[in-house]
Amino acid sequence: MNFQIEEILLELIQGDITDQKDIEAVVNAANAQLKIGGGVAGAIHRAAGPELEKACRNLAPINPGEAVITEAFQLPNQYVIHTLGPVYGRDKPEADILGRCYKNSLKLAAANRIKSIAFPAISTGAFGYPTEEAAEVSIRTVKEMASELKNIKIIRFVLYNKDDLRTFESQANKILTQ
Ligand code: AR6
Repeated sequence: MNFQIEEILLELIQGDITDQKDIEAVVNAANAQLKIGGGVAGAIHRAAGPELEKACRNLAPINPGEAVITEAFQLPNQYVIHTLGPVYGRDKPEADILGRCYKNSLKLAAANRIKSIAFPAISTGAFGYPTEEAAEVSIRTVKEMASELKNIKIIRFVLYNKDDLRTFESQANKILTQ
């Protein structure tokens, strides 16, 4: 499902974040040490190869809400933007921190003249953030940021399963069309 927010095309799809060949920057739901880990971080590091972890060494650790950028090595993209989401129930206020993950990733993309960026549903896996709440924060933040993002033409949310896609679609419908 697609939505237009000012000059930006927002796409919601079901898929794998490591398989976004037409996208310049993919976002990693990272851990503080920017190491391999599980979920998205594991998939991104495996697909990018060991050079990615080397490139991350000098940038770690990062705090919840922060974002850093590296090359993408063997991934079919130019850049990886690594952000650390909040652990639900521990890092508070959660919505504020999750919002900053998206804000800082988008700012970093804009500063690097990136035209297309793909996000996974940050914090909704190992970090336990309920998908519906996370979808609301994610879509609202993109909407709020849209006017500041001069170069970005495509923002894509890549949801791993059908239920998560439906949840993001229903939040986007509420927030962007009403
Ligand atoms: N492509 C797209 N989405 C995916 C993929 C994939 N290949 N794999 C999982 N997801 P998570 P977090 C979904 O756990 O909650 C790691 O171990 C998944 O279904 O990757 O921010 C790190 O090392 C879920 O909806 O990220 C950190 O320690 C969403 O992506 C910690 O987990 C995020 O799940 C970060 O936890």
